Amino acid sequence: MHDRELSEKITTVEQHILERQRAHPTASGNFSWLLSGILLATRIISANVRRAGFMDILGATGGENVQGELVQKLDILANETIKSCLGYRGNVGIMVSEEDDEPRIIKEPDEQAKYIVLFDPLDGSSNIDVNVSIGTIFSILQRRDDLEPGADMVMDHILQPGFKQIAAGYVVYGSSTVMAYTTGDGVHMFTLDPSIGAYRLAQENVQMPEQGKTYSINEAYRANFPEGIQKYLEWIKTDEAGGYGLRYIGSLVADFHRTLLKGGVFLYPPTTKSPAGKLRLLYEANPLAMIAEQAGGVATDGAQRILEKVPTSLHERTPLIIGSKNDVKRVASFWKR
Ligand code: AHM
Ligand code: MG
Repeated sequence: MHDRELSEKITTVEQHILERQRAHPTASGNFSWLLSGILLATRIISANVRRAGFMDILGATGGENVQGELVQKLDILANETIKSCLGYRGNVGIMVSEEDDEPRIIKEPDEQAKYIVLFDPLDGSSNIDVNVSIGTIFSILQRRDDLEPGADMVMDHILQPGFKQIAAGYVVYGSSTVMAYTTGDGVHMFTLDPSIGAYRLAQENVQMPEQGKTYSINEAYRANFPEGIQKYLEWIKTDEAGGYGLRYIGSLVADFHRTLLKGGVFLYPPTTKSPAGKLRLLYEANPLAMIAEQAGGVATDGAQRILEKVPTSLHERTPLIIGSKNDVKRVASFWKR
């Protein structure tokens, strides 16, 4: 091993959380224990995503079925992995997954079980069988302490607006496995080093550029978008716009990751088929909106800030326009709900 490698400073995510906790003495060790549970799950999911290709190659029957099964297997596996890694953490009271109809209550409310974890275990999973980036998205809330007797003790704890999140993050299983998280104190990014099985600090205080050169939307639905969005899509190709490129992966987490680093805008507007949009408020829009805002970006549903939306149901959908400040502002100049 070279001297340079020996002396290289490695900051793991656990160290990073502890260091930042020292700077904020009110933060609790309980919380880092919870976050480490989520990160353990994502390391297991990452390993399984990497192995999925072997399963595909070994699958004797081939064709659609095996591919479909594989996708489903990984979806379920990711969901179960997160639930089992968090189920024993003691401080998690409720888990809510995009894959499950109902929330899972682990413990009755008490001082210890104060956290609610909401997650999309494998976002963009239709991309697994074509070896395209997928990811996990998570959001963390605390149980409310202001509920009156008679309140729905589960749903009222869960259905809080996004600005109440105490943390949010995502992991992209791409050409490498990258994780970004925020606790409301900037966005920090880590890369999974498979040789030591640890997330290593890649970038602290990530800032989204104020403007980018990329727009990201499924333009095939163009005729079904609101008129204002169609006008924006005409404008973006003009000389006045100045040469935007289009990038659309079809995995929100991967499209968002690019937008965070390079700037630009991601749009999933309402369509005639899905008038409320397709993406889920609790597991997708809220956590990514918190990260975007913490990095200097913006997230809106065309009428209001995503983080101010008060959810009314678990699997509620929302239109989502998210990205660089100037780019989201530009979309708003064409379209308002
Ligand atoms: P899913 O929850 O069924 O996986 O759908 C979510 C995904 C997002 O990752 C992505 O942004 C979007 O669906 C793509 O949808 P479309 O194929 O309509 O463009
Ligand atoms: Mg998803």
